[in-house]
Amino acid sequence: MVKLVLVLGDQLSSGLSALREADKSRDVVVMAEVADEASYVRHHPKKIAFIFAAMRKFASRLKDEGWTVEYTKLDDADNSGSIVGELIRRAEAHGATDVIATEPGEWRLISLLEESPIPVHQFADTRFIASHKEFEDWAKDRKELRMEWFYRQMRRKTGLLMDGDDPVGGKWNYDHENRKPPPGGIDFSGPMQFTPDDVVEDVLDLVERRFDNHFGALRPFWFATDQEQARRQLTRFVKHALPKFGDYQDAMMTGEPFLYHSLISFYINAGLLDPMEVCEAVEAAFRAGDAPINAAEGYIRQIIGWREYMRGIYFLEGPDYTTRNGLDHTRDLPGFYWGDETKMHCVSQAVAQTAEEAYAHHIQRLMVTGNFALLAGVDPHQVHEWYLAVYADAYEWVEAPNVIGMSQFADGGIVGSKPYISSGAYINRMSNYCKSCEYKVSKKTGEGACPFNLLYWHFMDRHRARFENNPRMGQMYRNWDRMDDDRKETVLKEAQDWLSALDKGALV
Ligand code: FAD
Ligand code: DLZ
Ligand code: SF4
Repeated sequence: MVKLVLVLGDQLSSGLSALREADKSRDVVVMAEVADEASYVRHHPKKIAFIFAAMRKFASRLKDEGWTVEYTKLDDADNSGSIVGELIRRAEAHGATDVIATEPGEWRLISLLEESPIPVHQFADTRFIASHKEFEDWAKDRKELRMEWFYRQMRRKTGLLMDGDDPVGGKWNYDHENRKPPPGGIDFSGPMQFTPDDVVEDVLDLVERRFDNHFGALRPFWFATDQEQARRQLTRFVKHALPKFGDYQDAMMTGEPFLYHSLISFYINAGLLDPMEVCEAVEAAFRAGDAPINAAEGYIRQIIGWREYMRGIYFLEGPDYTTRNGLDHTRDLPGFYWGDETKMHCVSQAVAQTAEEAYAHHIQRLMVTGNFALLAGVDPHQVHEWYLAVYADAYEWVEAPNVIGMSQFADGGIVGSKPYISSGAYINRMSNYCKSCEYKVSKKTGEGACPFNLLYWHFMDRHRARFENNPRMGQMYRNWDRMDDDRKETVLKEAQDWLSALDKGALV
């Protein structure tokens, strides 16, 4: 009996479990551009265009490989608008009674498939290094789920950067070498940019017509949209940027959106690149003497450590994870996250490049936009929806633990043992943003004081009961307590005034 094989927009991998379970000579692959997936948040136009273009090319590739593919374009007259709707429609047309799928990366879609009137058999997504069971076994009975211990297990499992049972170079982690401030200039011109071909142009026209009211610039569109192009970007990164990736991993610079980052999260998350192929390319560069250990180890840790760990947390914690609000934050997300003007140069840089590229690198996401939202007490669900919408690499399994967990501490401390907050001093140390800012990073209070300086103490003060016994925050509370009472009062009052101005929509 013919079966349908569902391939979602972030499952564009030829080794996908659903394809492996299917019979090419009998079964029918279903791929669909649908309004429901394109609008559960207001995705950045570049993200939608990337996914649709990559889906269309992957469908062509499957056809070339001999698969029967039923592909629905967003504008097709009989498009039902949802994944399950498309499965029902195609099942009727082909007389299929059930569907083979690879488990989606989001609880919402997993439940929709479970509740589908046509039975859907969901197979594990084997494109990850750790299975759900492996992560659950690792997490069981641990008091703290520290990424570092999980990462070492993944190093042993994959054999990456191992000399027998020992880590290459004798150390598991070279992170302390990876915190250099921004360099004087960047000698890497960024990711490989691809000129849109006819398939991409058709998609760009569609997205322009249908999503012109979504935040962000559609053009110029330069993303890779198939495996071969994504591999070219990986090769370029390994050759030209990897050697300095570690050194400047945390640096931020005005007008430099990419620095030495790899820009492959879009591709790896959509399935165009395999995490092991990426890590093997990086390890090969290290073994050949073309990249130092701090770069190679730092990079591989992001993929087999953080990426896998975040996925593990998302599936371990369950469907309510995105609604958690451990610090009871309720402020609305300020308009400057959607492009309204702000005097904070760091925030305006991070948001402007997000609008332009659907990309910001990790420290911009964590220590600028994330840090600000946390200090200002923004409702974490609104923060989550923003990140899920604006980044082209954002799918809930990876975005939510980064935002709800790592960035907003809304999970109560599962991902992080302390909140990622900082005053302006950190941003000043790791960037050249403050030089171009209307605020003065050196000013703690008074006219022009950097809001991060004020809000930092406001956060510490309002969450004292929760954090004062946290061993990693005790020193900061001691610093606060050493300030005289008048000064403390001034800081808190100015912070409160600043937040009131923000709430009133003033230019801040
Ligand atoms: P590089 O800096 O070159 O890093 C290499 C790769 O490591 C990335 O491509 C990515 O696959 C992986 N990686 C690095 N850090 C993480 C991490 N914390 N979690 C998972 N993978 C990681 N990453 C996403 O893929 N999707 C998201 O929606 C997402 N949202 C984030 C939200 C916040 C608040 C924060 C702090 C981080 C988020 N990240 C997310 C992680 C990280 O910022 C991006 O993976 C990275 O910026 C992608 O750019 P790159 O490919 O140039 O990465
Ligand atoms: C993100 C996305 C978008 C914008 N559109 C589609 C689509 O039209 N069809 C599709 O199959 N997938 C799309 N996706 C990706 C899904 O939302 C993704 O598979 C789930 O969020 C699970 O990760
Ligand atoms: Fe950001 Fe403050 Fe520096 Fe301005 S002075 S760029 S607000 S950290």
